[in-house]
Order: sequence, then C-alpha cells, then structure tokens
Amino acid sequence: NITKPNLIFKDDLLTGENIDRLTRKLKDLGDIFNDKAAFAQMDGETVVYDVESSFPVAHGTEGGLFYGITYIHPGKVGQEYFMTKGHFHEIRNRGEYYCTLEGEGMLLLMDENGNTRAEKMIPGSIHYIPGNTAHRTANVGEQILSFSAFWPSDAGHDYGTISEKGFSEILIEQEGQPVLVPNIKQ
Ligand code: M6P
Ligand code: ZN
Repeated sequence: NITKPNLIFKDDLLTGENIDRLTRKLKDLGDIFNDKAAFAQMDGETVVYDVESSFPVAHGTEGGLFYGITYIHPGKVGQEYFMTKGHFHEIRNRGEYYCTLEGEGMLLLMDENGNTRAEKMIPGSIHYIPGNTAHRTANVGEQILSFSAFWPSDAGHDYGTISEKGFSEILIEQEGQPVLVPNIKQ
C-alpha cells in the first residue's frame, strides 16, 4: 500500500539482479525511539520504512555510485516522528545527495562534534549531505515521505555510533509542529 511517486522513477527502473529491497518495522528500530513506554504499546509489525536500492557495482567499489528510494510511512512513537535509523558512512568523508519526491519531512544532520541541524524536505528539495555527517530522515507529514538518495559505492554504513547514542537532538511534535529538542539520552 505504498504510493509510488509518479515521476521518472518508475518501478521498471528498479528491477534486475542488483536491486535490493528492505523493510524496517518498529520491532527492528527499538533503540532509535526515545519514548520506550509509547513504543511498548505499539505493534512491532508496523512498517516504518521501505528502501529500494540499486547497486550497479559491488559494495566497496571506489568511484561508483549507488541509488535508492526510501519510503517512510506517516506515524509517531509518542511525540517522535517515524524516521530512519540514521548513519555515518564507514568511510567517514563520503557525502551523499537526497532529493525529495513526495510528502513532507525533515533531514537531520549531525557533524562529528555532535552539532545537529535540520533541513525541511518538500517535493523537489535537494539536500547535500557533506562527508563526516550523520544523516537521518523523519516523516513529519500525514502521507508517505519518499526521497531518492545517491551515494558513493565505497561509502558503507556505520550504524554503531547512532544506535548507541542517537543524535544530539531529537525531532518531536509540539503543538502540531516539528521541533528539535536536546536528546536527554546523550
Ligand atoms: C537512503 C540512503 C541509504 C539508506 C536509507 C535508509 O536511501 O541514505 O543509504 O540505507 O536512506 O536510511 P538508514 O540506512 O539510515 O536506515
Ligand atoms: Zn548515507
């Protein structure tokens, strides 16, 4: 029941041997949401996001590029919006581009000193993620948020730091608006 963006990114572009599809459910994301009591009340089978990726070269290849579309469902755990795990790149200095296809979101960016900032995602918005910067996206709207991503094939994903400590700020809904507040977990 995912609405596919009716743009140039058609299903048939994302077919073939080098396509990877993954679904992350609430039960896979226990460590990222702050409100553990609200989390415990929810169904672990709830889908939070799907990612379809195209890997035209082997992982780790220098000079290649990967492409993916992420679809984040609308929802919240307590006041915190549904969001991706978030990661640094394994090769820390590798950057990435995101382009929003549909929906409304926020891109959280945290440098290695723990400074977090956020960029608003609206259809057509293009976001440059510099190297050495952790990135996470949250759906702050009432429909699917989808965005395409382009990153170097040798970048890799480092989830460790974020799954331990999270971002220095979390994105919650206050009076109907998304706001960044300090993460008390840190
Ligand atoms: C984007 C890219 C992918 C990433 C995905 C989901 O499509 O950055 O590399 O896997 O978002 O984010 P995460 O891996 O943090 O769950
Ligand atoms: Zn990345």
